[in-house]
Amino acid sequence: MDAGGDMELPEWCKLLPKIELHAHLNGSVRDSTLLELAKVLGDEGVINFEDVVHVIMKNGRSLPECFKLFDLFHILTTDHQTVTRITKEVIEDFAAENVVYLELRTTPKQNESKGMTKLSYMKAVINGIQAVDTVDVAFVTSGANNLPLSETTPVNCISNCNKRKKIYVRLLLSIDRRETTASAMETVKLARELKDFGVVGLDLSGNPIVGEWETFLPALKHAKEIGLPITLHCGEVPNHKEIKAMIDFCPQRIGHACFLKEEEWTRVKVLRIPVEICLTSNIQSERLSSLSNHHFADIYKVNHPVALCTDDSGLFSTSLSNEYHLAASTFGLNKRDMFILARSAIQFSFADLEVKEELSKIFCEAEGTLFM
Ligand code: 6MZ
Repeated sequence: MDAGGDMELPEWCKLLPKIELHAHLNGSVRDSTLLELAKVLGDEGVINFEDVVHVIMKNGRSLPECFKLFDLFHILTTDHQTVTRITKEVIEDFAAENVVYLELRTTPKQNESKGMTKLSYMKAVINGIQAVDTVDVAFVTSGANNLPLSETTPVNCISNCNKRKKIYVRLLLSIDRRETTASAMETVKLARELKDFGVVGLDLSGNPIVGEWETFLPALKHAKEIGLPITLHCGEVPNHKEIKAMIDFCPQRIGHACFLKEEEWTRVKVLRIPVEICLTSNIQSERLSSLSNHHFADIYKVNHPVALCTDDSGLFSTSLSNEYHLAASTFGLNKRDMFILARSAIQFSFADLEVKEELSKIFCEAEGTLFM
């Protein structure tokens, strides 16, 4: 018998506990928040509100357009107070979709005019995690006494109690492909410094036609040496020299992998590198012409480690529940397949063993309800 009783599939996908491993903070901001922020900056004469509204509400964006939009988002969001606000809202939105573990990635930013350093940016993010009050947030900060974060609350486990839902939140620090070697190295050092504040790894992202792999390699090698897990945006464009170098580097995960050749897939499969798949993002940003050609089908079929993710839920107007529904309707997954797929992502997360065990328990408990 098909599981889940007579519940409609979209509703069931929402109820399914989910693990989000590839979500960019500034790409996950609510449209309503962006519009509100744009209105303020419009009134101050910093931007032209009408032009910005048009851009925010537009559907379907090519990859180059996405990166122009990120520059605009960063104008709207990059002061400490707003970074705190968007972090809080993004976590609440993921929790509302029944995401039980969120590995949120963001690029630490420096902005002299706002008195912002990479560290103060991250403090604002951490304050946002602590500010969540509509759900219960589990966020590790053990042994944080000697860290330069005096304005945040260094406790063992921040848990805003009395809430219906619980979400584990961990952070990845992103290196933007526009950065220099020194700046990338600074981000790696910051990630190490913030290990006790929920930072569990690093990401390399940004416009894939900008920057050279060699620029980031020293910082990424250093991250590897100090035991920080790494995920790379790999193969968002057909740059095969770079794709090869990235696979040779053997990261803990890769994201997108849209333009891998047969022999590159063979290596990824032999090395069992988990792949973060972002279906809506890949279609909307015109990486692939149709979902029916998506590489998810092939890697799923051969049981390669894979996780469905949103990438930029705000930018692409999607949710993780929607990504599961899309996978089910496109590739013929049934509810049991989706449950197994969602649960398997626990192993590819950068969380510690204790958290992974807690997440397994959550899936175990949910199974009864989902398959009545
Ligand atoms: C590559 C992406 C991306 O870090 O400011 N980012 N990088 N490919 C993508 N596919 C569409 N989507 C987002 O979040 C926004 C930043 O994440 C990266 C870009 O560097 C973008 O500026 P944060 O929170």
